[in-house]
Parts: sequence; structure tokens; C-alpha cells
Amino acid sequence: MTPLSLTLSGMSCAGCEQRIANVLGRLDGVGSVQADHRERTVRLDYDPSVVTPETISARLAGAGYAPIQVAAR
Ligand SMILES: [Cu+2]
Repeated sequence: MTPLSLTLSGMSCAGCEQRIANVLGRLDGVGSVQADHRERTVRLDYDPSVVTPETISARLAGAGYAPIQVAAR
């Protein structure tokens, strides 16, 4: 698994954390997800042979959380 860290817009409460965990939990190739609305960050692990950071970003943007910054960590 490869680590990925994203900073998101529109993330303002614990409900956002839950929504993001649900959205990413339905994506094949995404492992553990940690969302923190105070930092507006999501840290996760993904399998690069199954899913790309672009797909993860697009899924988050579609749910209303546009990535501002995407970084390996
Ligand atoms: Cu919220």
C-alpha cells in the first residue's frame, strides 16, 4: 500500500469525516482512511495497481470536497 495525504476544501465537521470515510470506503484499492476536519486533511493508504490518486481526488471532488493539495507522505 502507498500512503497519500490530501488537503480538502469544504470539510467542516465530524459529519464530513464520516462522509469522506464512506465515499472512500466504497473505492476498490483504498485501505485505511483517516479524516480530520480540523486540519481538513485525509490520510489514506492505496494500492497503486488498483486505483490512482487522480481517481481518489475525483471521487472526493464529486462528493463536494475538492482537493486543494495532494501529496505522498
Ligand atoms: Cu461537515
